Parts: sequence; C-alpha cells; structure tokens
Amino acid sequence: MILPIVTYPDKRLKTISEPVTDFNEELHTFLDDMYETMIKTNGIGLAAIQVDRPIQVLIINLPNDDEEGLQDKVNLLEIINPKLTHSEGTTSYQEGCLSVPKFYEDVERFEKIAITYQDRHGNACSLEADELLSIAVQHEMDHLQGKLFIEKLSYARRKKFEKEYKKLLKEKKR
Ligand code: QAP
Ligand code: CO
Repeated sequence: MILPIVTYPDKRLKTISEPVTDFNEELHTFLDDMYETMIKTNGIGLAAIQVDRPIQVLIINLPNDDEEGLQDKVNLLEIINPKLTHSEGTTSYQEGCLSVPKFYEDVERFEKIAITYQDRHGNACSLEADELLSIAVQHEMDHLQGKLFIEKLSYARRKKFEKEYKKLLKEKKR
C-alpha cells in the first residue's frame, strides 16, 4: 500500500519518534508499505514520521554504484531504534528530502559514522557507514528527532530556501 507523504511545513514532521517495542506482523506490513512508498516516489531513504507514524523506523535503499544505478532490494536497510556510537570527520553533500520536494542544498555532516540498531525481528545489529550511506543514515536519523535538513542550512541558504519553496507551493496551488 502506498502511504501519503507528509511535506513541509506540516508540523507533524517536528514530532520526536518513539522507540519500537513490538516487532510483530503489523510492523512488517508497515515496513513493506514504507518500501513501496519510497520506490514509487523515487526516494532512496524514508523515515516513518514522513508517512505520519512517529516511531523510530527508517529505511534506506541506495542505487548500485555502477552505470546502471539500479535500486536493488537486496541492498535495502531496515533500521529500527538506531543509536549513534561513533562519528568522525565532516563532509558535505547536496541533499533532498521527500518531505521537502524539489529543493536540494548542500548540507554538512559527519564523514563516517557507526550505529547500533535493530532489524525487523528485533535482532541487534551494527553498521559502519561512509560516503552516501553515512549521509543517508544521518539524514534519516534526524527525522526521528523531528529535524529536517533545511534546519542545518546557513542563515543565507535558509532564506533562499524559504523564498524558493514558497514560490513552489504557490505554483502547486494554482
Ligand atoms: C535522504 O532523500 C537523502 O525533492 C533521502 O522531488 C538525501 O530520497 C539521503 C526526492 C541525500 C542521502 C543523500 C526528493 C524525490 C527524494 C525530491 C530522498 C523529489 C523527489 C529524496
Ligand atoms: Co528526509
């Protein structure tokens, strides 16, 4: 089932998500719905709050690092109750977000990170990430704290965002 995406400036995106305690069939169906929704909307990452569920769940499915750039489901990461255990360095990348459609801007983040988390069955997992995966995990983990990438922009770039995004919203209403 495709779920509706909550978009900025909807206040629900500011909600702090709660830990998952029940790793049951309902969660599994929800994870499958999140995946379907992300693929349908051309996303590479999605947090549960973006489909109006304030629980600590995120999924990431990066395109393959070859010419084809296919999004292969075997590379799907389902990350539940993540905790940052290590971070180092800084890097910047032009980010976007399904909840802030059609706007992309450079954001500074840690270069490398490590997390612990649980999978859909509640099993303890860990992940070390660099490059695009590191950025995606940090972007999605911010959603669990009610934070959007636009909040990390400099004052000048945030102003540029507000101007461009308001224009887009007006065009959509017409
Ligand atoms: C988060 O972002 C992310 O504006 C996932 O019109 C960002 O999937 C991970 C999207 C940067 C790594 C690096 C955005 C689709 C998708 C749009 C997304 C749009 C259509 C964004
Ligand atoms: Co996002």
